[in-house]
Amino acid sequence: MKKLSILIPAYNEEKTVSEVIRRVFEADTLNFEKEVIVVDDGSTDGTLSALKALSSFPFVLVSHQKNLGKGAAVRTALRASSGDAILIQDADLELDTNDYPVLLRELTETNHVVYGSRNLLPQTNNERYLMYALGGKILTNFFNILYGTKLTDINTAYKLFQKDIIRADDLESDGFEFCEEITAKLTRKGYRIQEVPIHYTPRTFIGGKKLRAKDGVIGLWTILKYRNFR
Ligand SMILES: Nc1nc2c(ncn2[C@@H]2O[C@H](COP(=O)(O)OP(=O)(O)O)[C@@H](O)[C@H]2O)c(=O)[nH]1
Ligand SMILES: [Mg+2]
Repeated sequence: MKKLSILIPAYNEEKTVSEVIRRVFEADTLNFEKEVIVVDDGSTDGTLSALKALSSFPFVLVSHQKNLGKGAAVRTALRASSGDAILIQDADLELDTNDYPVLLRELTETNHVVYGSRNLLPQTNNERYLMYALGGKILTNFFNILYGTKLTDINTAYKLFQKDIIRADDLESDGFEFCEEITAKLTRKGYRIQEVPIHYTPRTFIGGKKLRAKDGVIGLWTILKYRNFR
């Protein structure tokens, strides 16, 4: 049986992290055995105590002493993982673990990388901020122009890939620009990223959303930075 490592970076997610973990353990991962790794990224709210209270679930918990960013948290989780396939799962409830089978089915000998795209389904419950939708489109289109791809959502959290195609030491971004970096490097290494439609229920800033305009600018710079990566 193959193993799927589900990596959960969590920063100040006391409201949602327990429910996310419950759903992750309930989720259908087809014929994959689950390994769940949660990284508390130096949270200052009750995230760590919420995680410690979840002892009935067999996940691995790694803690950063201070907040380092999503990219750094994913790298830490990657180092602790041993699965044949890797899936990133945010610690909020914006994406739907019911989409795991669709993602996993697409991961085959020929598809080494699968992204869940938030832009391929007519999304209901769309109080999605216009600026986000626009920002995401700009980043993805800019990426497509420079890398010759036809992607629709490079900033999605649901990134699924075979273990050996990229390692923690191959990555250096600490923040949200992790998305642009990994997409750029995988593309430059010659992997074609296969997208599948996923469901998306965006949260608001009050609901805990942390991404800001500055992250968009860093994203653009990151796309430029790796365009000649070999
Ligand atoms: N914002 C932020 N998120 C982090 C950090 N470290 C880990 N994360 C996690 O990365 C994921 C993405 O963050 P989120 O605010 O949902 O981003 P957004 O939904 O794209 O606006 C969540 O699971 C966060 O808990 C960090 O330093 N800052
Ligand atoms: Mg999110």
